[in-house]
Amino acid sequence: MRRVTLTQFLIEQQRAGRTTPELRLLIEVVARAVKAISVNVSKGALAGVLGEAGTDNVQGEAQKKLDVIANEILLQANEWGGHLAAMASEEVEEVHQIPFDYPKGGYLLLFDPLDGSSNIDVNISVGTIFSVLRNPARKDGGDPTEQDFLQPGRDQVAAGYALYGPSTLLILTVGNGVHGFTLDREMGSFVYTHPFMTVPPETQEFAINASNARFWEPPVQRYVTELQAGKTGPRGKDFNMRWVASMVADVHRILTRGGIFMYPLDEKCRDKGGKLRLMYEANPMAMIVEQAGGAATTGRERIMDVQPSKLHQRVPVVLGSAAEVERVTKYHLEG
Ligand code: P6P
Repeated sequence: MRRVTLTQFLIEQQRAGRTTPELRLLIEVVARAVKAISVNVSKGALAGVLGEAGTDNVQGEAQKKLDVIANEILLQANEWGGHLAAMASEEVEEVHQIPFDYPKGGYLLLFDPLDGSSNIDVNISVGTIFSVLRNPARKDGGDPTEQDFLQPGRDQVAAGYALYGPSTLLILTVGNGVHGFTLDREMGSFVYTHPFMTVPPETQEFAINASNARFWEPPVQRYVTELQAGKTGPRGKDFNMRWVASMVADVHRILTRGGIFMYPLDEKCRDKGGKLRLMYEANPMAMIVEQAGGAATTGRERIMDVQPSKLHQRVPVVLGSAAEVERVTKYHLEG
């Protein structure tokens, strides 16, 4: 079978009018950065990249060395490309402006450079999540501000993630379905291996951190208790549970064989608005899951309709097989 690379795929999308040349080149730069992150992640202890960096990120969380490395790789790779007006990263408080001596473009790039990094030191899959927005045409032509990033997820022009697992995958949507690419380390290029990924509407698998059960709201308690009751309960079938604690790994499993992923509002994270970040975790994953025929809500509203108020704001997340997400959302709306 003819091997199609990411470059060829993107050129074909451009010829079909689904991406602009600038967006195509932006995605190519992100893919190159992801390859460099993959090299660092796979070296592990051999490169002295495990363990804590000794610094905290904007969320007040201790950074792993690889968090910092991945963030630097993405910032440096994308600064000079000429496709971006600015960037935002989970690891950086402020909007990252493009250095004055580099050309600017019409897009905003947001990313979580290394999601699930607490798994790095135990050699469990981690990932990179990214989202692309258009830069609002500013009358004063000035540098983009935080306000320019605060667009609802439905305005994303592209979203994707890299999964650093047994193989390194790049999963991407530009609004025409979800497509997966596997890194061929010998060629150094991403090969098109997963065309039009879709989330099965039904499932037997759910993903939630069950240690938080006593903090959940009643609708989540009701939903999970019904799943745990299996054949003997109202669902009439048994369910399985998985929790990798790497959103990218859990979402990829759901894209591959169905399931529902929940990080709902609970008493522990209520005052922060949730655990996961809207702009560079929930929104890109919501675009991917919806493009694959699934659904993504906060439990009460579609994630991609949430009007952001802060760059690093958090939201509750319920996403995956449409029938299950609709059930959980219905339970929330029933109160
Ligand atoms: P917990 C990783 O830190 C992350 O942001 C997601 O990737 C993951 O789904 C979640 O947090 C894990 O949270 O509370 O189970 O450690």
